Amino acid sequence: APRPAAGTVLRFPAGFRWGTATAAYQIEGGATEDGRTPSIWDTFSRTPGKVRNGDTGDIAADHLHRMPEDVRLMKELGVTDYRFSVSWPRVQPTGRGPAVERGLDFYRRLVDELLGAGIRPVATLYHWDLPQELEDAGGWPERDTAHRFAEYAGLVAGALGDRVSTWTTLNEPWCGAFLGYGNGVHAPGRTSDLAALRAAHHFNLAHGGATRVLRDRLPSTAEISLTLNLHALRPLTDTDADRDAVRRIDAVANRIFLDPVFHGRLPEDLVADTAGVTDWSFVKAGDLEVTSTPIDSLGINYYSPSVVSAGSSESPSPWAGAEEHVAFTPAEGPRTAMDWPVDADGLYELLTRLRDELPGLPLLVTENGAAYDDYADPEGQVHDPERVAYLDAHLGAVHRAIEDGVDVRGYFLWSLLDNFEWAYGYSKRFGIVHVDFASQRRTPKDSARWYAEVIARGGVAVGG
Ligand code: GBH
Repeated sequence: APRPAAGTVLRFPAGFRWGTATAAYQIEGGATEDGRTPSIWDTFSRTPGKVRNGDTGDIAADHLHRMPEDVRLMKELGVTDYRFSVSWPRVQPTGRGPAVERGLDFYRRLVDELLGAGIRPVATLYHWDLPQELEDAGGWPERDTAHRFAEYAGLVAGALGDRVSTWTTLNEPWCGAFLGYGNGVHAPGRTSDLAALRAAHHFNLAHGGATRVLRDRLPSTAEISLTLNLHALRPLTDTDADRDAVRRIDAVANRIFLDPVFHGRLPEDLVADTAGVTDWSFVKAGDLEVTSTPIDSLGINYYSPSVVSAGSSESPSPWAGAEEHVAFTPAEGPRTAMDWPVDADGLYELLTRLRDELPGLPLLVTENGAAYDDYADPEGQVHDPERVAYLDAHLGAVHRAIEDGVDVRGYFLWSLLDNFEWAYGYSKRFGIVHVDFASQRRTPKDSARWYAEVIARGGVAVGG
């Protein structure tokens, strides 16, 4: 199709949800307050050599104490929705037993503040901060952790269920399983293909079990969702060998979650590919009925695509053995400060794939954004033109997908604030609001003003 003329507004459907997203460990701080005990990320970040510069989330963006100010910032942006996560060890320190009311109170106040500002809360129950005690008992490779999660979901639903209408069980179980237990780049830092595959299954089981509990405890109008970081994959060349490399990674990164959750089955090719690692006997009778408990929408987090070919790559890897058969080619073109390629077509490709494979399922882009080194001018204004260009291109891709019949209901920009970027600590900034981590001063960047304009006009303007 010809590109619309400059000035044309690519308008999004009425009721489109314009949001920002954060995660508890990345912004809250207050690591030992109100009875909160360590999560695997506290342990991992305090282990020398695991996180850049030895950074931890002990204070982070101090959101625990500055929450009203952060909600005010969002109100000024005009967002309709805010996606946050609940810290499991703040609510249920050992991962077992009753909830700590003081921990839940923070989220009660957050939800009140949001509703008062006219912003819809979207609660994620797990964004990687497993109570350390549950890891000590074996963590996600153990089945019991899935049961513990479903119980914890019930505690949070009991406290917030009357006022939070959209719920996400897990954020990116792929990262939790394969970066946490496969290549060890994330907490808890274990390196075992078997542990990673077991963790992936138990994440699916946790998701399904929690969905059943939520369905039971929440009003019938509640929306229950799951967020996946689906990998947009392209073969390096249009050959059978490279297409087979795509198939292998698609199985261990995408279909390992999509098939159990939406089709109640394991991918057959994955079971065959991983025969040297496991016979999958940790999948018990009835599990796939639990994992496929119906949900109302799917959240997609997208940053960049991957180009794969027949070959081999480094180990330990997050690919459960597939790295023996697959090479990754760095894409050409511009990169973000994470060194991730800027490629909005990958988002369009993912969204249209889901339209075709899961017809009728509403989708949310629950994360999209970019890290760049922004700079302040003498007046203290923070300029981030590359981030604006990145966001503009990706919203364009979402718009194109909607025009092509994909049911995308909302877009959550990652992230509201500069924050603790996991293994990169504070060295990478994803916020549209700059945070000075010494003074905790917030300064909206140019991208924040740009996003406010997009929301106000209900779309992106071609050519600026
Ligand atoms: C998200 O994860 C997180 O949900 C969020 O907390 C985080 O701050 C944000 O993105 C920015 O990082 O491993 O070869 O597939 C991002 C998931 C996984 C995307 C690793 C990039 C690298 C390529 N990321 N992936 S590969």
